[in-house]
Amino acid sequence: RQAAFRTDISTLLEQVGTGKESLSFMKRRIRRLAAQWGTAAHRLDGKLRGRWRDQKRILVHVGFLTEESGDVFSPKVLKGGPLGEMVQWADILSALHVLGHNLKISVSVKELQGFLGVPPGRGSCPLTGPLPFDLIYTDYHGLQQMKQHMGLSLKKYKCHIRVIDTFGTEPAYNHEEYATLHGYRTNWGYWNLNSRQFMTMFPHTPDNSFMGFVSEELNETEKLNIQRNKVDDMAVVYGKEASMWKGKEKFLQILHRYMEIHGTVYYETQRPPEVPAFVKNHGLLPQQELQQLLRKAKLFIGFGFPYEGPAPLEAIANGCIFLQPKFNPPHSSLNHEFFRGKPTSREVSSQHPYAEQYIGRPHVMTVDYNNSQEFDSAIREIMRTKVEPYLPYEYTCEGMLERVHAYIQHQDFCAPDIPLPLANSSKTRSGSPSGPFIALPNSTGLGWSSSVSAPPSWPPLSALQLFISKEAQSCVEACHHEGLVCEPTFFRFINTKEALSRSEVQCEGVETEMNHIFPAFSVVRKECGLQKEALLFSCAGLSAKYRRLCPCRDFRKGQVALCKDCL
Ligand code: U2F
Repeated sequence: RQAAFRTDISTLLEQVGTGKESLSFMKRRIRRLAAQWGTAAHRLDGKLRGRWRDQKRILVHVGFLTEESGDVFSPKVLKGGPLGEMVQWADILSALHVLGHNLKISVSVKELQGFLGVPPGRGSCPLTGPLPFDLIYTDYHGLQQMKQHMGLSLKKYKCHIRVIDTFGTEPAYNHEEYATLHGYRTNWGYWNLNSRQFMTMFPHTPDNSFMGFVSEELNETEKLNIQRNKVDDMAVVYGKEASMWKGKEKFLQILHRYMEIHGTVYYETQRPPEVPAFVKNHGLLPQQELQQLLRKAKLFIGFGFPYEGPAPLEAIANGCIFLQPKFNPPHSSLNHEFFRGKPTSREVSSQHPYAEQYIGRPHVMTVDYNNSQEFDSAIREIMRTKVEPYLPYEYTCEGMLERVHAYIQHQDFCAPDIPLPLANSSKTRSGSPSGPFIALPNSTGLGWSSSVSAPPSWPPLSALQLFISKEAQSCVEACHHEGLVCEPTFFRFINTKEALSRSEVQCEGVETEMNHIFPAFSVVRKECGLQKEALLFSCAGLSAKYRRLCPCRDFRKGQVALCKDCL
């Protein structure tokens, strides 16, 4: 069936259910943004010009909100606990509904069993009939629950699953055998999914798909009004929980020399001791009231935690400048408690790397807070800088709809993969090819050679551009350096001896093995390596010994998830 855009959200609201603060928060958000989603739907509809869109049967199972997972989030919704995840789930539900798909929503194992057609309470039990869904959106908790209750069928149907995963999962951590052998095991498990089945909150590594969320949008009149009514000496501190303010007196003192400081810190009866008396604390505000506060404020200031939340985007969208600390050395799973055990090696260079790298000045200032002078002059600069409210396209409703639409229509992890060029483990000398070859699009023109026709691919193969990384450089960085992004889908097309032969190194030997750095070569040892396991193709991987072959592609302005020909 053809999916038709929906602008009425009443059926969605009914489906979300009641009885938890988290669900009420999500419903308020869905309601508040309904008009904005509606407008976006009209625009995307116009842009796609009636193109056929399959209506999918979709199950959304929000694992972290189930009682069975302990649901630690719901009781904290009104107490300063994390809301980022709920913001994102509310927006995912809105997007799927507005795109016109056939949705079922579950927030308990019982509902999950009901929708899947698994008899309740019988432990692990394979599905009796076929999977009644084309797609299942869930999270790590939900994945675990499905494993418990679907048993073997999970393996059979896992290509239909999408895992909403805030901070991302890199290929080396996702592959069971490899993670176990090479020290990439974490408590989150290793599910042997295609890494693009993990969908993140920000575009962290292109190994995962970027799902995102939305922020409030303003029309031109609202933008002008906001700019007119900005209070140049008004700051709002990022951090709704008192602990986020701990040890920050020094900065608050400096800031207080220049500005009136506002906070939205949750408290029960008394002002939390972490929040100095000169701060005007509003207590935790409903989202809408926070927006109003941000419209007046000139500065939104972060003190290092929470990492990578939605609030800075909301602040920037409401015309604030976001000031945040640079992390030097960067925070990562190797050196910081919060990231320890997360299935990623990503180095977090500031409180909000997306704001730093994708938005930047004048909207975002990332400075060394240990240097009081730098901190001081940043504040003064902010007070005299005029900025317009700004929201990257990918965080608008239209941007999110466009992206989710493209994923739903084009990403297919169930289709049989074309075989890798060298399927079996072999140590071969260069010049003695083994296994089928796929011609490499030549690295400049990138047309396919006339003898081999391009296999179907999304993103389309025409977007592929091959680059070689430096030693100790990942493909994320190598592509970024060229103004492009790494596209993991294309690894299999450059995992060939032919591609290696285009690099300046003369391979003395070519090994085919499981190695998340491969395809790559060592200049010193004149050794080349091809990848044996498709699940290990990784944009994020890097090694001091190797230069990597990197499949890069272009991207749409403001929509890094999609290449120019991807729609
Ligand atoms: C992030 O979680 P947080 O919930 O702490 O992220 P924030 O950026 O603080 O904001 C989430 C939402 O809270 C709202 C605000 C944001 O949309 O509008 N809010 C509010 O309603 N009232 C207020 O007074 C203040 C804010 C991240 F999203 C999670 O994934 C991480 O787990 C967490 C830890 O790094 O940080």
